[in-house]
Amino acid sequence: MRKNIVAGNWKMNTTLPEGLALAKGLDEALKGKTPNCDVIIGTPFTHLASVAAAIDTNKIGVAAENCADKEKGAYTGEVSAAMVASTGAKYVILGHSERRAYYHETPEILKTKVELALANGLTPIFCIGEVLEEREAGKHFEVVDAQIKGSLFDLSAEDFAKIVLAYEPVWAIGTGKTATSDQAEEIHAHIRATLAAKYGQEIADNCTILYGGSCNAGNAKELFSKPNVDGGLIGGASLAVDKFMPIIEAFD
Ligand code: 3PY
Repeated sequence: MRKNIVAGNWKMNTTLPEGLALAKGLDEALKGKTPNCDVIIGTPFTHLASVAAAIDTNKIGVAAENCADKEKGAYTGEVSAAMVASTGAKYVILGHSERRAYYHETPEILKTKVELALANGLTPIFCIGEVLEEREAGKHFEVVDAQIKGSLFDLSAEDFAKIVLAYEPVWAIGTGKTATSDQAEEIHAHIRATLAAKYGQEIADNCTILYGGSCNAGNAKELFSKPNVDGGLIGGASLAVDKFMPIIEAFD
């Protein structure tokens, strides 16, 4: 049976002291509680080791927001999957639309990142999603299929089974617009069918598919009530404990 997950994506927010306070605040808020979902926080690279050391990582998983597409060596400023794994992080967010748009990450680059993440024991949270023009042109199904096929479909079934997907319509990121729960369900069901056609129904049924894009305390319950929406990748609302906790608690 697949897992429900609520994962925060802090993006390029918080200094180290601010990030540590946020992580510790969440750890405190979860004390004595057993949420009906796995909880993950995606933090800047600079925070990973300190955050992982400061919280109960059995309760809150730690994710990097990126990793390099090279194993190691003379790549000034890059952070490898092995380095991420050595901090205590267990996850890495890959293919976020901001990385695709601003840092020109192609399906081929992302394929390499996914492979390096898996080789280093990290679980990729792999983001896919269409821009507004693509949705308006009715191309959203083919866009997400191409993103999945281009970066993930050379994986063995065993490796694919380790992937978490996050569908994030780009028009809903940082815009305050959210896909309706019916729009989310429609495309999540489509994604699951695409996975089933390649890897079989069991692997497709076991794949966690998160919704991302202006998911917040006000809409999480409705989105998560849909059978193919297995949780959320949360941007702005993961930056405050009192905004993030109600999203975690939306799984009751
Ligand atoms: C958002 O909610 O805006 C996100 O981009 C989450 O990754």
